[in-house]
Amino acid sequence: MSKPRLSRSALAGSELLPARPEGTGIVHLGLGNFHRAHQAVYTAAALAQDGGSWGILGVANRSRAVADALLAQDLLYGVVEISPSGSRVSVPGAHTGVLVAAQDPAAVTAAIADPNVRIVTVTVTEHGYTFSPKTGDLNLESAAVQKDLHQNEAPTTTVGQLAGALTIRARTHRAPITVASCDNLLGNGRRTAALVRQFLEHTGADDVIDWSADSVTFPNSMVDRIVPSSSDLYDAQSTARLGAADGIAVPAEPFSMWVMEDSFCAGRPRWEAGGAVFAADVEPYESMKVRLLNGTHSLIAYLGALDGRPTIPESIGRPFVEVAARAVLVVEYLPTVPVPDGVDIEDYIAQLFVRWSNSALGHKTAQVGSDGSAKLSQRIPIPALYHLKRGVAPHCLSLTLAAYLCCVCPPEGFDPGPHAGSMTDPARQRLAGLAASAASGEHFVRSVVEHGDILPVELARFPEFITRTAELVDTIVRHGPMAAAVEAANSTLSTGADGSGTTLD
Ligand code: CS2
Repeated sequence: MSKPRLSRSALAGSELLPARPEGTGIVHLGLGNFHRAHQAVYTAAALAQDGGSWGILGVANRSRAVADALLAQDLLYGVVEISPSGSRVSVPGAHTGVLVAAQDPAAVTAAIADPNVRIVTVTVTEHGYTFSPKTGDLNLESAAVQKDLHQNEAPTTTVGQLAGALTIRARTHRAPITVASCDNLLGNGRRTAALVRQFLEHTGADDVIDWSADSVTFPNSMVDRIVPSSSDLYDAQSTARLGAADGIAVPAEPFSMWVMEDSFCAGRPRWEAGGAVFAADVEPYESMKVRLLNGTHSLIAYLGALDGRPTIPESIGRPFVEVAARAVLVVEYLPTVPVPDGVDIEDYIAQLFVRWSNSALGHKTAQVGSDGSAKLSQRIPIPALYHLKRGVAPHCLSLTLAAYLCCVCPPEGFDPGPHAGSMTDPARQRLAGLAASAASGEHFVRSVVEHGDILPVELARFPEFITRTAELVDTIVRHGPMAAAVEAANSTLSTGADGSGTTLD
């Protein structure tokens, strides 16, 4: 017998029925799986404890699909927490409405400008901030940014939407608001503030900049939870547990972490109820997470995809990938990370390998490998420059770049396989153009660093980094990812971050 569609009445009487949010204090930009298994869960925990007016208006960027499905399910969905020992389903229920930005961009600006809204949270991925990876500044070469700056229409970029809404607030009711970026950008709050400010400078809105100084805060935060894509399997698990048909269940690992600066100028939910941590200085948590987890994740994804592995657990299960992952993490990333107070770094690293190996999750190499052109600038350059300036070659960081290039801009005649083929990346065409005019592999890598708008140009000052990356591309093409990984990991391990040689135990 078919089950009723998930709704509040279908869950009536169940301990899984969440409290109903009473008001919309939060607008969230980016209604993807990560938000629905992270901030929404913390907000639901705060609502369950305190009640109150902190419901979330979720804004999907382009697609109506999730928005429509949420509307059809009373804005409810299951979060399926997956571990090798089984799964657990919960229903956050923190949303009060949905919008689709592509269909009604003016409604998004109006929603953020609403005086009752006190926080806007953002998960639009690294790519969604329209900054130039080369300079870190607002990307004035982006057509979407130019359109938002110069046309008198509702903005469509995230930075434009934030600036537009702040402009309305500053020039009407002047109620304060917090803009909380929850993406994997180093100094995500500080970066968002700078991008919004640059946008406002370009539009000559000095009055808005002056008002923002006292009435808008941009806390930095570190967010962490591995959240794969949805699938029928998770819908079926959620449906079976809820006794009601859930078409938009979100899978997630059991681990979850959210560390924020406590600078919410217009109040906030008690996210501590869901386990969130407030810290005076979040940047050490961010660099620990973005380098050790995300940076190593990229290497695992690219090597695995080139080796024909569909998932991260299958990739890290290959001994050569694990050795390269440990080498890049321990020797090349770790020395560049200030360990946050109270974190047991050995335990944190041990947990990372357990999390990556969670085979029940089915986290795809293609998912983690997508959008490398925006992700790698957060992960590779600072550690690479740290070592290069000390005269040490970071072989496994070169390997990460080499494996990325082989996946998204494969040299002629080289087939990177289906998993690399399904990685999406807005830079594919740009990279293909650079490859077509390159005289050699080394020339190609140099032009990627100098003109690819993926990494800071400063890296081009170190020819050994360029040469090593090109050599590793060549090794991948001629002998496969395993040969390249073994070669790079051996070089890294025998050199060591301080030039003294290192062993992994
Ligand atoms: C991953 C992240 O796709 C990626 O680039 O490294 O999405 C990662 O799973 C999350 O940041 C974990 O918190």
